[in-house]
Amino acid sequence: MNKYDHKPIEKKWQDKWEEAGVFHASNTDMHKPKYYALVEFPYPSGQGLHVGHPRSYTALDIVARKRRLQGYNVLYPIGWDAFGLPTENYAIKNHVHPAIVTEKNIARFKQQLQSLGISFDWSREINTTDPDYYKWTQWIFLQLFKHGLAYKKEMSVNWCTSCKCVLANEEVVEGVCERCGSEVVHKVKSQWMLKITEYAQRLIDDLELVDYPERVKAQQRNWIGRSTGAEVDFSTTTGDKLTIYTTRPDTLYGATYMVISPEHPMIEKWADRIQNMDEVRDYQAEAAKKSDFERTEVAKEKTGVRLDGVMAINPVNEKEIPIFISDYVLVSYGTGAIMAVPGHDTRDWDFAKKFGLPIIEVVKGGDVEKEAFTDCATGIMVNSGILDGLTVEEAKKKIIAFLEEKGIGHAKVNFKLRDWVFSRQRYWGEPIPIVYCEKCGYVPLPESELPLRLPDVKSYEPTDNGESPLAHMTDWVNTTCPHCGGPAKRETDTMPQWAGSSWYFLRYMDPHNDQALASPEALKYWSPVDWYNGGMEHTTLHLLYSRFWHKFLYDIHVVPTPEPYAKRTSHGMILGENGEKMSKSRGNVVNPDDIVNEYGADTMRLYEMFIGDFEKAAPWSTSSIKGCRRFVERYWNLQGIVCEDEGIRAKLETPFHKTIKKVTEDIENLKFNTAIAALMTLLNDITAEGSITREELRIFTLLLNPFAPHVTEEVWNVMNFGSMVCEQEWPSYDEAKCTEDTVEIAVQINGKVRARLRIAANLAKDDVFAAVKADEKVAAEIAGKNIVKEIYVPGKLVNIVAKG
Ligand code: ANZ
Ligand code: ZN
Repeated sequence: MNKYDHKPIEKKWQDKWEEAGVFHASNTDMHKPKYYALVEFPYPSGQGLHVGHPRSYTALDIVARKRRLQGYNVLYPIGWDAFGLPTENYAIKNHVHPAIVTEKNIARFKQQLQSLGISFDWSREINTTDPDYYKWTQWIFLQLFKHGLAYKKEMSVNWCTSCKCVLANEEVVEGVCERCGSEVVHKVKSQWMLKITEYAQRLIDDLELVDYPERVKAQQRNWIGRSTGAEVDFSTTTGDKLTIYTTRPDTLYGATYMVISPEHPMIEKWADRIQNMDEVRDYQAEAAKKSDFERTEVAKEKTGVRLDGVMAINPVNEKEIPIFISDYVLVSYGTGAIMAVPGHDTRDWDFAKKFGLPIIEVVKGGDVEKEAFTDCATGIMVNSGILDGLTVEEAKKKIIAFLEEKGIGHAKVNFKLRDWVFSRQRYWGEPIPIVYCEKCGYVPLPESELPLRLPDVKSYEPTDNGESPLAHMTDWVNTTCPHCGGPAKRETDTMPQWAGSSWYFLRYMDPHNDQALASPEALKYWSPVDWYNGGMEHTTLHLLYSRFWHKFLYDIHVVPTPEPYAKRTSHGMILGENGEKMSKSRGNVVNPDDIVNEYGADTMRLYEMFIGDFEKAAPWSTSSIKGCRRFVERYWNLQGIVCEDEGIRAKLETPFHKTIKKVTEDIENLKFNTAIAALMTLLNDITAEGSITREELRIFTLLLNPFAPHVTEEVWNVMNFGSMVCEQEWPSYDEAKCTEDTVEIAVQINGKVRARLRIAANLAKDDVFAAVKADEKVAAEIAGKNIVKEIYVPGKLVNIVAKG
C-alpha cells in the first residue's frame, strides 16, 4: 500500500469525472426524479475564492452527490454574477476593459473551484455578462415594461458622491454607500423603476408556501413592512384638506399638532400665505441633504419649522392645531403627513418637548409627562370622547367606523416597500433595451433586436453630471424609433447588479436555449429549486427581488410555480483564527489554495463541514484541519487491514446500520459536522477490531464519498469494487439494527451539560446515577455540594441540581 498522497489522487479523479461527464444533469432522463440543488453564484472578484465560498458549495455538493447515489437526476450548477462596480472600478483605475478583467477573474475562480472537487455540471456554466445570457435579462425587462411594471419617473434618489451613481435604498447602509462607504446625498433624476410594490402582499402571503428559516421569513416581512391603520382628512384654515396616515387612529383625540414632510406639495400651494417662507425654504434645503436613515433615526435631535399663517383642525374636537414641517416625516411614506400624538409616540414626544407643544394622555397606563406611552396592548382610552373606556383595539375599530361614516377617513393598509430604482449611471451592466422618441415616448426595442450589446467605450468613468459613460457614444445613442422610424435616442443607463441574479437559476435549467430563457419542458421538470443555500447577507434583497421576478414570470405563464425556491438555508460565516471577520486589514485571511495544496481538497472539504454548526459562524483552526487530515489517512490505511471474512461482522452490524442512518439523515438536516463525527466513531469501532472486511470497507467508502470524493474513488479503484463510486447506490439501513444495547446520555448539572456518558440502555435508574457520579468530570462538579434533585430521562439525560 502506498502512502497517502493527495495531489496525484485529486488531480486524477477530477480529470476522470470531467472526461466521463458524470455530473452532467440530464434534460432527457425526465422519467427520473429530479433534484435541483443551488448555491448563490459568486461575483468573480479580483481576490479569488475565500474560505467562505467552499462552505456553501461543499455543503450542497454533499447533498448533490448523495442524491445522485440515491438515484436522482441532480442539477447542481454554477456560474458568474459578473456585472458590477468593483470590476468597473478596477477597470477605470488600471485602464483595462471590464470584460477582460472579468474573464481573468472567472478563470481563476473556476480553477480554484475545480481543485475542490465540487461536482458542478460545468456544461451549464453561465455568465451574466455574456450577451447570450443578458439577452434574456433584457427580454424579461421588456415584458415588465409591456405589462406596465417598468416605468420612468423623476425622483429624488440616493446619490453616491464617490461612485457617482444612484443607489437603491437598500444599498444605503447607515447613510453611506454600501460599497464604498462614501456620503450619500439626494438628487432629482429620471429613473427606471420596477413596480415591486404591486407584489407586496403576495410576497408576504406566499412565504406560507416555502421552507425558509423563520428568521428569513421575518426579514422578508419586515422589509415589505405591511402595516394597518387609517387615512384621515384634516381640514385647514386655507380650506384645503391634509390627509394623514396613522397606525394609531385610536389616538386621534391626542393629536395636538401636525407635521408634514419638508417636500410636501402643499407647501408650494401655501407659499403666499406662509409668513415665514424664507425660514421654510432654508429648512427644506437642509433636509434635502440628509438620508432617510438620518432623518428618521429615533435618537436624533428633533428639528422643524412651524408654518405661520396656516392652521389645521382636528376633526374629532374641531380644535385648531399648528402645522410644522420636520425632516422626521418622509415624503415617500404614507401620505407624507402625520397627526402628531406626543403622548403616545416617541418622536412626537421629543418634538413636542422641544417646541413646547401640549401633550395629552389618551391611553391610560404610563406617565406622558415623563415619556410617550407606546404600549397599546394593555391601555384603556381616556380624554377621548366617544372612545373613553375602550381598549386600544376596540377604539381603532370604532373611530374608523366614525370616520368612514363622516366621509373623512377610512381603514388603510400601507407597505414600507418602495418601487425598485432600476437604473444605474454606469457602464458595466446590461443596457436597458428602450429608446426615447420625441414623438412616441419610450419605445421598447423589438425582441428580435436582442441582445442589445454593450458597446465598447474609451473611458468607463461616469460623467460628472451623473450620466452613464454610454452617453458619450453618440453613434450608439442616436438611433431610429422602432415605432415611427424617426430619430430617437437609446437609454444610456444600465441595469443594477441585482438584475442578472434575479432569474439565473432558471437559465441553468436549459442554458443554451436561444429561443427562450429556458424551454417550458425544462422549466416544468426542474422547477422549483429544491434547496437553495447562500449567505445571510442575501436573504433580504436578492431573495425578494428574485421572488418578485419569478412571480411576474409566473403571471405571464413563463414559469410553472409561484415561488422559485422550495427551501432556503444560510451558512454561517467563517471567521479568522482570532474569531474576527477575515479581512486583509486584520491580516487573518486564509487562502483556500494553500490549504488544498498542503492538506488536499478532501481534507479541506471535511474540515469546512466539521468546523461547527453549519448555520453558525465558526473561527478557523489550523490544528483542527490536521485532525481531519489524520482521519483521511486513517481511512486510507484501512486498505492495509482487509481480512478474509465476508459481509459485515456481527459485532459491527449495529454501528454500521446506525451510521448509515445517521449520515443519511444528517446530510438532509444541515448537520454535516455530526455526520462526520459519526463516521469518525465508526472508523474507531472498525480499527478496534484490527481488521476490516471488503464489504465493510465498501460501505464505509460509499458513506464517506460525498464528503471526501477523491480519496474514496481511489480506494474504491484499488479495491476493485467496480466502476466509479459516484455511479453506485447509496447504502440502505435496517431500522431494527440501528439500536444498540448502549446509549449515550448527557449529564446536566445546574442546567449545564457537563459530561456525556455511554451506558447500557437497560440500566436501572439507581445504577445510572451511580455510574454518572463515578464519572471524573461529574464528580469534580458536585464535590462538596448538596444534591437537591436528580432526574433521569431514560436513554437521554441525567439532570442534577446541586447547591453549596
Ligand atoms: C399617529 C400616531 C400615534 C402614530 C401614535 C404612531 C403612534 P409604521 O408603523 O412604521 O407604518 N408616520 C406616518 N407617515 C409617516 C411618514 N411619512 N414619515 C414618518 N412617520 C410617518 O408607522 C406608522 C406611523 O408612523 C404613523 O402612525 C405615523 O405616526 C407615522 F401613538 O400616527 B402615527
Ligand atoms: Zn417614434
